[in-house]
This record gives sequence, C-alpha cells and structure tokens, in this order.
Amino acid sequence: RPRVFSGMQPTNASLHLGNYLGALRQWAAMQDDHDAFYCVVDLHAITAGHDPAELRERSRVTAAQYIAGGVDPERSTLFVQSHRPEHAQLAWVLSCITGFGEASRMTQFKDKSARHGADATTVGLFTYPVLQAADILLYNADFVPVGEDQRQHVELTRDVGGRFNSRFGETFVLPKPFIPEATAKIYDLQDPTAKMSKSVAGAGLIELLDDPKVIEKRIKSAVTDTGRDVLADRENKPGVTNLLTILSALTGRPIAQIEQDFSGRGYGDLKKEVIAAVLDVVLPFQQRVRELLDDPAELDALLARGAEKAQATAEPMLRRAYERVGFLAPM
Ligand code: AQP
Repeated sequence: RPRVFSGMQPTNASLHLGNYLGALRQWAAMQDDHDAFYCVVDLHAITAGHDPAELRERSRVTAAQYIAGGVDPERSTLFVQSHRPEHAQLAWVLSCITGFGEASRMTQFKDKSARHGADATTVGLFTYPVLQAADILLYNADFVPVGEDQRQHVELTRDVGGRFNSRFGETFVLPKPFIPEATAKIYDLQDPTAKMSKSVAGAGLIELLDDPKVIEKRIKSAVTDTGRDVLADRENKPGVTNLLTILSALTGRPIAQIEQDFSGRGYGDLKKEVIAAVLDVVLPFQQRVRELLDDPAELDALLARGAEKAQATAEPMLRRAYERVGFLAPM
C-alpha cells in the first residue's frame, strides 16, 4: 500500500476550517487505502516563541482533533513528533546538504520572518522546512496530503531527498504533494484574498473549537462583494467564491449546482447555508474532542502506542541514513 505522512503544528489550541478542509479531512479519507502516519509536529511549534504548559496542552488537543476529524489510531500511526528523536537527528544531516540559498527561497519563511522582524526570527524558523523534510523522508512517504501553502516545502523535500540518494546511495522514497484542487486554499473570511491562517487571529478565522455562536457570527459577517449574484469568480468575487468553496466542500454539492440553487437568492441565504454546513461538522467534532480530553491518560497512552509504531519505521531508516553518510556505527 502506498504510504502517506502529514502533520500539523500545535501552535493554537484549535485547528481552523482551512486545516480541516485542506488537510485533516483528506487524512481521514486516505487511511483506508494507504499506510498512514499522522503526526502532531510539536518540534515545529517552538520556532516562533511559545509557552511550555500551553504547548503540552495544545499537543493533546491537536491529537484529539485528529481523531475527532476521523483519523483512526488503530488504522493509522498517530503520534507526537518529539516522542521520536529520529526526526531531529535526520534533520541535522539534511541541513548539511541543503543550500543556504535554497532554504532562503522558501516563501513561508520569507512571509513569517517579515512578520516577526529579524531579531524575533529564529534559526529554527529558517531550518523548519529541513525538519519537515526529515519528518517525511524518515517514513518513506509516497504522498503528503497538505494545502497549497505547503507545496514548496514538499518540493524541497524531494530535492533534498534526491540529493541524499545521489550522493550516498538510494535511501529515501521521494514524496509527492497530494493537494486536492477544490480545497487547496481556504481564504480568510474578512480578507478573502489571504489564506485562512492560525497566526492571523481575527474575525476572518473559523476555529473548529470556537463557541458555535462565534462561528455563526463570523460567517454572518464574512466580507462578500458588490453585486448580488451568488456566482463563483475568484478574481472579482473572492468573498462569495470562498463561501461557495466551503459549502461545496462540506456538502459535496458541485459549485455549479449551488450557483443554480441560489439563482435569484442573495448572499444572506448563502451564509445561512454555510453556517448550517459548518455547524453540522463542528458540533459533533467538538463533542468528540471533549470526550477525548476527559481522559487525558488514555489519550497519552494512545499517543505512546503511536510513537512505538512509528519507531519501527523511523529507527531503521535513521540507522540506514547514518551508515550511508559514513558515521561509525556504535558498538
Ligand atoms: N487556509 C488553508 N487552506 C487549506 N489548507 C490549509 N492549511 C493551512 N491553512 C490552510 C493546511 O493545513 C495544514 C496545517 O499545517 P501547519 O500546522 O504546519 O500550519 P501552517 O501551514 O503553518 O498553516 P496554518 O495552520 O494556517 O498556520 P500559519 O498561520 O502558521 O500559516 C497544512 O497541511 C496546510 O497546508
């Protein structure tokens, strides 16, 4: 069976609708016919400042959201990145075959470092994509289900993995990004030309664990466009197009069909349907997360079992990579 690997950072307590439609939902769908590894990437979550107690809690909540979103810890390998030391160990080796210029071209780094300013930008934020390459290569993943914003990082993973293979001998499978077009990028409800993002808090963000009343209010006050017709037009009607994308993704109705259903009706009606569709997902999701968090010891035990399963792949892979590089094997 082809293998998939993906992860999300526990930087916020809640995942948002973009994380769900762009990634999590896909993860759940893929676990039936793939050998799936899904990881809470906490090492990635300390690159821009964090609170230790909050991080611990958010890692649990993130794992609970994976499960509530449909990841089955029996069928998939669900684990926390810092529970496996091989990720950081391989990342060092890969950072030694990644060009400084190559890493400098990553647009996520350019955007985030511009936001933080030079003094608050860490070396960890810069080498973040190299750690991500290690995450993926360590499991010999064939596919990486992510949103469009991660395409460049997966390309870098292929480049670095390919370089390792040609320099030291065939070791890693080169992964392909798996990015379903329809939900590749969900936009901010207040600024529908910008991606919905955890690090841009505000009324344009739909957090899955937020109070349903807040979610309703945010959708109601989503920026729409001039005109009155419910039609998808990314260029001229980005707000309406984003709502149509969300509604279509959640209901499985093609956009053209929704446009037809809304002919002669206005944006208010569209928002009502979007609210209903989002709450249909969010309410049972929140209920499941609450249940899982009620028993943190059970959740931790489940993550420990996941880390053990991950070890069976990660440990021999790292050993092989170390041998190929020329490190003297320990006695
Ligand atoms: N708006 C989005 N539309 C579709 N997919 C999205 N993803 C994120 N935003 C959207 C996908 O969700 C996963 C989250 O990975 P991450 O935790 O590493 O976070 P990220 O890529 O940095 O994006 P976030 O969650 O919005 O955080 P910030 O604010 O840091 O950018 C990935 O698969 C991503 O593609």
